[in-house]
Amino acid sequence: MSTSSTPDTTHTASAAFRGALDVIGAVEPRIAEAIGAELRDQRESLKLIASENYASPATLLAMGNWLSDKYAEGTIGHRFYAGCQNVDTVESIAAEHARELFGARHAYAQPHSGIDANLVAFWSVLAQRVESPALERAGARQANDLTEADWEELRHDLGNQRMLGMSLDAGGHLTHGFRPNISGKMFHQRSYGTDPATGLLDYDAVRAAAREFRPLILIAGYSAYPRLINFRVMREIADEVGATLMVDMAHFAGLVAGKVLTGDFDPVPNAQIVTTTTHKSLRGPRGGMVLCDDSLAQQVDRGCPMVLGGPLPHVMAAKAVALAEARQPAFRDYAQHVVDNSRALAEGLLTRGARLVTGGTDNHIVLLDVSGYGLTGRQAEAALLESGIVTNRNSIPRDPNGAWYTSGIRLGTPALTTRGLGTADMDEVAALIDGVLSQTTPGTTKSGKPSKASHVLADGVAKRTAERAGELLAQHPLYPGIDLG
Ligand code: DSN
Repeated sequence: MSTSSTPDTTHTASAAFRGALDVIGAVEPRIAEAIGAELRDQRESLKLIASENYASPATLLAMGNWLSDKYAEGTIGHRFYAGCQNVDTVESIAAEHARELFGARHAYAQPHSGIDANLVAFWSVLAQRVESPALERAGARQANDLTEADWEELRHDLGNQRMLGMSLDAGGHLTHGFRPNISGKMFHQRSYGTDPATGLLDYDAVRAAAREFRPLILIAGYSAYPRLINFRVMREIADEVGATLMVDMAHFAGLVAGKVLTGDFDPVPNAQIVTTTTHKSLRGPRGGMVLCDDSLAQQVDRGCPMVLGGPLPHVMAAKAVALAEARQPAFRDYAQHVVDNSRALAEGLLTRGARLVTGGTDNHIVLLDVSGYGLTGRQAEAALLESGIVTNRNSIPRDPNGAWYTSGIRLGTPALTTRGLGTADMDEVAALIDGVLSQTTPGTTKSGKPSKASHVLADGVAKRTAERAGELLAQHPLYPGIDLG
């Protein structure tokens, strides 16, 4: 696992983790045991969950310390608590790395997750486009200064804005206006999908929907779309209808950081506001971040306490470490290998007759339509898990099996690439997946009908596959040199 060109500190990291577990175990041994078990499980599983990765020891260690003890609501240099000088340092360094890495005018490192980052972005756009003009009209500095009548009008206006985002079954995220999610309740929402014939984003259809719906926010970004998005075109559409373009790059932030996605495919120069998580392809700690242009910086910096609870300074420290790693030249190689591996995985599946949504991939995601194997996503996920391969079931466009059973399996290569697996290994991974799914059949319900949930795996397949997966993983050890004793 190569994360940077910094000096090798593996031996020291190993001692640090061992020491930490000794200290934790002296208080609550079951927690120390669970932490150790998680490392064992991660080492032993072939992880293809597209949103997961392995953070470096430096990133992990940055989180376990006394920075966690500090309250720091507010923003850098403007806190609601005294004594935040070290948190200011940490947050400034995280923001500086983010700005430099992504070429962003402004970066906000506080969000605790991707959903939090999106909420900050929604609120920032509402504050800029709806609240600020209302305050100005009323001659007020803040909402507290408004008369009751003006306040009622503002609340009405804030609650009646429109958002247009990619539908969940086309690969969009829950927070892009899915009705059961808060985003679908905060905004009048409409979704755009993908072309039924190709599975690809249809920019003309997005433009037509935007012209008709006239959203305040146009969201681009996905968690299960295996192709690229042209953000320049999305910005043109947003500008034409007076919308703010927001890009949620949570999934592909690592590909942006690693300069695999550039020009029209880089969201940062094209969108007014960009949100991300830091733990997926970016390979940092679990958390979120917002990048924006100057026009939204002030609103974004009010994220805490307007939208977020107190920042997590220890996690911001880990974000700073991971972002510093992502600025190393080795990260560009990593990002390119993630996509090379994804293409090799797709190719390996296609040559074995599998059906892929859009027929392939341009990013880190491969969306496998398992109906070709006569299975639901849930059955495929379970059969693969039994065989030592960790994936997640996922809807495919116009999925007949809904969001619970689904007809797809989402595969992603960021984690295995961090472990060092290459394109030849991906062909073997494809063979293992195809082998398991070809030898799995649906189970039956109590009434004798075909089940959407249970599956039957031919004798010996799970054991043989898990053994072969284990051999493959043994060639690419996870956290080599980290020995918990
Ligand atoms: N849970 C993330 C994913 O798996 O894509 C999105 O929130």
